[in-house]
Amino acid sequence: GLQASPRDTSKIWELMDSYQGSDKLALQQSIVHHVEYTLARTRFDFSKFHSYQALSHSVRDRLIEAFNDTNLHFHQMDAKRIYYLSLEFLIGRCLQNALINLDLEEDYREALLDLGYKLEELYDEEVDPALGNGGLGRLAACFLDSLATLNYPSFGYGIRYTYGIFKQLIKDGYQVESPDFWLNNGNPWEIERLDVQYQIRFYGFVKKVWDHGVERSVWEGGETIMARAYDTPIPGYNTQNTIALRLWKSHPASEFDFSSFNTGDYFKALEQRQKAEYITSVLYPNDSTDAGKELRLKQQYLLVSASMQDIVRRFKRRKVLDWNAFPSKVAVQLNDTHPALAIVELLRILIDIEQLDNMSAWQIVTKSFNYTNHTVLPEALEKWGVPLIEKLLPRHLEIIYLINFLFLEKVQQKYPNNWGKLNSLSIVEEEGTKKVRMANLSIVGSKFVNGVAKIHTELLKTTIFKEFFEMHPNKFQNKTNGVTPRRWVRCANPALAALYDRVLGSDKWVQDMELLKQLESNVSDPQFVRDFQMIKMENKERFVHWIRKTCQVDLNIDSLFDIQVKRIHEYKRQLMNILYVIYRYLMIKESTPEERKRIVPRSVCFGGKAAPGYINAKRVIKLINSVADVINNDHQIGDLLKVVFMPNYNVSNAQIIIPAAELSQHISTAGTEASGTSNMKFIMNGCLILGTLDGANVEIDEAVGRENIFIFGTQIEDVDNMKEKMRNTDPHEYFPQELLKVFTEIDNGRFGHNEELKWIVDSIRYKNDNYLVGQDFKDYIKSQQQVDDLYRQPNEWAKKSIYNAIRSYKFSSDRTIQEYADEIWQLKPIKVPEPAAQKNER
Ligand code: 73E
Repeated sequence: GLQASPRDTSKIWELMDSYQGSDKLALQQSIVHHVEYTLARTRFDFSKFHSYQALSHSVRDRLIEAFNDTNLHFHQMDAKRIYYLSLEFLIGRCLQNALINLDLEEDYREALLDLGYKLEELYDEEVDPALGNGGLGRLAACFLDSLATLNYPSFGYGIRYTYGIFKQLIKDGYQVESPDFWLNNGNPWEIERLDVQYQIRFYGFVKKVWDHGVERSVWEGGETIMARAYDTPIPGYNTQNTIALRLWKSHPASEFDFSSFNTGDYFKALEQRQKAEYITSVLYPNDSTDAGKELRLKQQYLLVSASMQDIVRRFKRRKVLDWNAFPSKVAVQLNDTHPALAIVELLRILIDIEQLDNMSAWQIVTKSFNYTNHTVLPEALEKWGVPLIEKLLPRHLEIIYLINFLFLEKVQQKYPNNWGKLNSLSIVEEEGTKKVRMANLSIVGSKFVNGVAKIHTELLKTTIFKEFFEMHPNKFQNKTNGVTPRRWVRCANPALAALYDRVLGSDKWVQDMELLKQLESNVSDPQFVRDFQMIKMENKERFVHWIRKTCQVDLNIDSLFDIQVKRIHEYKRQLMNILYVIYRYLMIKESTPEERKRIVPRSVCFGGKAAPGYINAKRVIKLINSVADVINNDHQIGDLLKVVFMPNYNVSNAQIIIPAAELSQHISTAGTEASGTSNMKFIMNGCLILGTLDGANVEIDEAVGRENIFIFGTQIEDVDNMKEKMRNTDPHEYFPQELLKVFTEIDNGRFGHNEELKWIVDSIRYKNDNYLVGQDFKDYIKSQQQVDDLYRQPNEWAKKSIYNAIRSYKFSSDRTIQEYADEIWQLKPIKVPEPAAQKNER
């Protein structure tokens, strides 16, 4: 028979060394290749969706080349890597982003036109991977884009939920949730790693054994399942560097549980195995609230355990095993406390499996972890009951007590017999059922802790983490959030990007947003201003078209496009916005013909999901839709006012909505929104903000100048006094006349005789107006008038919008990631050689 020659690796490498071509014919051949071989379609049988699939596979091949080069190079360089652990990654569609970052959009567009396809139409065939709720998950996605673009060796670790955030439908004005089975038609952007799987244990017991005179803990029994890796390559812009987003999916363990098979209950045994798959099946749809469910804790532990095993395995592949070198090779960033058990899991691996002593292990851990806090809202601060942790993760509970013991000893040294301090700093809350405070665990286990905007970090230091800050002032840092200009300008607003390219003479600004500073002088060039206005008009047209298709509402293109898109939450005050819309409606109704001529036409657009169990948030959606129904069908109003609720706000809609906005609202009660990130996307697209001095608005105000932003409302230092005043004042005196009038109209059934509309108003009127809608309403009206006044001067409006765009550079996530790398991770970029230079290295 035939005999194989001795394995010739150099021959294999030589064959692998060639790259896919990017000339027109090569691209066309690769698309057609995938139609035939990957999709197994015949020439008579392929739709637009199939073309999208073939195109994606063609792009995927090119991504994988860069991805493999990157992984090999980082390994050869023995690079320090940063690992971003997050329960959410809201990456959005991949195709256009990949084409832009690989600089292949134009080439593919031409290749496709020749075949009779429009690239933009194929973009719309892609489902939106929506593995996140809102800002926290989208931030993680922006960070990955910047990490790749800035050539930082890094990984994102998360969960591959079978169902992402629910799809929001509006039926009869109410939110209805429908499951998002995003994998229905496959996912060309992921690489299933059958060889990367880790065992994850739940429940069981801890056995103590003596080993050469030391007591060791062995966690045994319970249930084990497997976590399997799926990698999504994340390409950097204008670089070969392509990093991994590694998502874990739960599977049954490969061994059969013979004991249950032996009992003869075959179906019972299979059922047990199916339960394993359930763990990663659904994303919890709560934003800024802690669900506190056992399944959620299982998800958190699965992510943490698989990721830490993977990180330790990669570390152990180095030539010599020196555990003290761990912090110089590994930095872990915790995206809020959701993955905080990683601290405990690494300790468990180091102590129980690698057999390090407790103190050495603790030193290593506390030099490797960092924690980002995203909220001060008490309902979002995670606490897990001790009995639950004891049942699910018995060894972890022991380790948490060990950490707490070591930490409280330090507290006792610094503040002898100060029970108040011990109480508030302790990782374990003793009142009632004992609970583990995940924020305290995260702070104690981390080298650095950061907030996500200046005002938020100050609030952390003076309120919820005050005691920690006093004990370890140098642990606390601020890292103001940012967003990626690749997706939010280059992809979402190609016309604005083209204007920048032309005026600046290159596309370098996409990687270096500070270059936009050079455009300051162009604001006095009337042609530049007209170009900007034209682009805004084009984006408004695209939006009008989309609204007509999705909401069956015709917007007046000349009206002021006023947009509030974000999760629905009382603290974000969508209620105040819609109450003002009612006020405005009443004003229009009462106006004389003379006055009507001066009214600025507005289109007020809302978008955002409510957590399925959040009744007040859902009622706000119903109120918005009820008001929209009345106003949009009132012939007296015509084009002067339109209200739309855009269903299912998500990343791909945002890419249409944001570039079309002229005014966007970020109106949370001061001290409640940690940062906000859509505010940054809006200004980057040349939009004015109507907002409070909260979160990143404070820094946006500084960056664009007070003359280019509408600021109103109670400031943070007055919030407590105003709440006190609210509680001590009779509702009829507390609420301004303008608002009482609106309440009356709702009471009278002007927007439908629906009890729920009354209840939502009652929630502030007769309960507590905790978010100060009544207090801020008058000032809000005043700012709205300033908005109208400015909109009557289109040129002034345009100039101020341009200032917002070109002064937004601070809010690029590249700046944010640069700061994390320099001040938290001590991480140096490593640029992967470009293809031509690569060949000899292997
Ligand atoms: O202000 C935003 C911030 O811009 C904040 O509310 C959000 O994080 C954004 C990014 O920093 C946030 N999400 C959550 N907490 N803060 C959260 C909490 C629990 C579950 C899911 C998300």
